[in-house]
Amino acid sequence: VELPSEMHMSERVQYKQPSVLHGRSDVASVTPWLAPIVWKDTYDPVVFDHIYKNRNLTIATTVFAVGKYILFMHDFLETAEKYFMVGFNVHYYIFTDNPKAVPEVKFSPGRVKTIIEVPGSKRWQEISSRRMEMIQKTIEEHIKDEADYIFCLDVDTKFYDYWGPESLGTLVACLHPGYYEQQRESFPYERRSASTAYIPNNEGDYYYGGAVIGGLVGEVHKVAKTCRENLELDASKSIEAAWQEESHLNRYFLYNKPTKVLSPEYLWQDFKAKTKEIRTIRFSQVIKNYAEVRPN
Ligand code: UD2
Repeated sequence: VELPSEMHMSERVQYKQPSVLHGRSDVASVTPWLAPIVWKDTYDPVVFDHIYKNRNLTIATTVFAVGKYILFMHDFLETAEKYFMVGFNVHYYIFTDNPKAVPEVKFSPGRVKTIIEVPGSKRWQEISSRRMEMIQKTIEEHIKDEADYIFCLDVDTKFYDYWGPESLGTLVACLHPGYYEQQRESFPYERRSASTAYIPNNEGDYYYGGAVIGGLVGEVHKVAKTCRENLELDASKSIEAAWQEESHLNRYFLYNKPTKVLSPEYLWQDFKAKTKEIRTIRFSQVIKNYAEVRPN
């Protein structure tokens, strides 16, 4: 498959003239390394559709539902069918310890699922962290030949608005909705230097959420492999980073800068009131009773 390395589009498409003088001024829409930060009204969906459609791209989407988290799968899939990468080939890879309980949701043409059985666990920290190992392995065994781009998403979520090709890039991270207004010193990075996820107080760009990782399949493979190795190195020294794989991910993105950063429109939390810069919520964590859904 030819990847959209250049922004080639079909001719004679009508869209609004872009302005070099006017744009959103209430938010930053580029990082200091000139990666776009994607907010509504910083891009034109018509332009994106014409660049990315008709390339027969497949977007792999990994989602884990171990233990009681299977309850979230129905709404995740149903809302993804309505809003996520509409018009693209999407291959869902569903990791669960209970394949029979995966709900039947009607998929649009070009969208398929593969169910992968994984062991259960008594510790939620382990379930969340072991995703890296399984993503790495599944990319090596299947996804590298079956998809162009990949998104790894949390399951205790719903889509509320369109999430399309504007989100595609070589290496894609998403701002965590809880920390985008804060100073780096108060980010919940891992602060113990003995951990491979360590980030000192005077470093750090943003705090990225572990619920959304994306990019070209080969790039996300590097993320998963590195985080998995570092999680294992830490474990061999009996260290568990503050926010498990999310801490390792933040460390990875500090030294391997994402080429595209998704705004918190792409990762909100249902309990949070919308702030003025959030013009739409596309994807959000549902409210969950931790005591009920986690194994301990
Ligand atoms: C945060 C992150 C999450 C992850 C976690 C690290 C956000 C918004 N969330 O959320 O991505 O980095 O911290 O600790 O960035 N899971 C199961 N069964 C379980 C527990 C977890 O399947 O019993 C899976 C499931 O896909 C879930 C994901 O692991 O969506 C993350 O776990 P979580 O939602 O409990 O993590 P949370 O809400 O603390």
